[in-house]
Amino acid sequence: MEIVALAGGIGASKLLLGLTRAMDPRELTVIVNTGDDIVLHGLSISPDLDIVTYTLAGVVNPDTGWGFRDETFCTLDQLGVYGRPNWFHLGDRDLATHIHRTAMLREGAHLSQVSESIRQALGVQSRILPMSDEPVPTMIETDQGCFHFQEYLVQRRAEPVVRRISFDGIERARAAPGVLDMLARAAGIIICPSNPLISIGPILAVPGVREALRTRRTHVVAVCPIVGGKSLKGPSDQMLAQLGFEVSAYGVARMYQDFCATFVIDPVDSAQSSAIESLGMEVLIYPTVMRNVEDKEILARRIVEFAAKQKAGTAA
Ligand code: FO1
Repeated sequence: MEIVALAGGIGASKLLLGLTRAMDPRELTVIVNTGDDIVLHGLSISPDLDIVTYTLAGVVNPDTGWGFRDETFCTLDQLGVYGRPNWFHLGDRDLATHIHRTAMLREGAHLSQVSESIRQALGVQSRILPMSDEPVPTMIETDQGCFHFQEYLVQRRAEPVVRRISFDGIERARAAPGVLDMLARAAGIIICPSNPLISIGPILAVPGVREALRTRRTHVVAVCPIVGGKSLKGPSDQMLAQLGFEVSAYGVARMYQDFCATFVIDPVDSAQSSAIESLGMEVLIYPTVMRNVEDKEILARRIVEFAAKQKAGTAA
């Protein structure tokens, strides 16, 4: 049974790891946000693609959720000596990934080919697709100016107040090879518990993606990234509030209601289930805070079982 998951970085990777244990990992395709991608020191860096790949390869740093485990930072330290910006912590092994990516792109490869090369080299069995082969940087307009997403998140620690989010060049971007095909054909489509504005938002904004999801609405299951009014990971809650969205499971459900028929919320938010159902969505109440690998696998297994039931229901 083929499953597609739409994913950002760290929050999504927890569920993705669970999915690779709950199903045949070769039947999982992950469509990853590339709005976070940035060029630094002349190198093309794709943080969410790398976070997903390193997590599924079992080599991610478990303390941060990004970069390699047992990483060293000698190159970055030396770049600092030369006065180069070193606010974005690129480890020595991680730099090899960025050098490889940059070299392949310069040689004429597409980002999707680069991602395929990295996942094969690291032994990941699931397919990992960038949302688009074209760069579509997420720009954050704030009270202190307009910044690339990484400058806002990492360099400025998400302190500026967000006024507007845009994805540069999104109108001209095309979905990467395989993205629309997989959305049309997968038995189940999972929206991972990622930031709806800057992780899932860019994927939905790629021309054709939201429309493709709408036509498969009954097969789309989203896991809510807001639990008890707070983000599971990162600054989603504060960004939603600053942009005038309701910071709740119901608030996220409203953002997804046109393309998603099933919404997974944590038991702490169960009081919101009838409001979410009134949006025309089925609500599943499962623990969504994944503290260890067992939590990840249990949640993933429940979602896969639900998708299998939906598939059987459609076939009947
Ligand atoms: N996040 C940080 O908070 N600080 C960093 O210095 C940092 C470096 C970094 C390097 C490579 C990489 O793949 C990811 C990195 N991240 C870092 C994570 C990243 O900024 C974000 O978490 C994602 O873009 C959002 O999913």
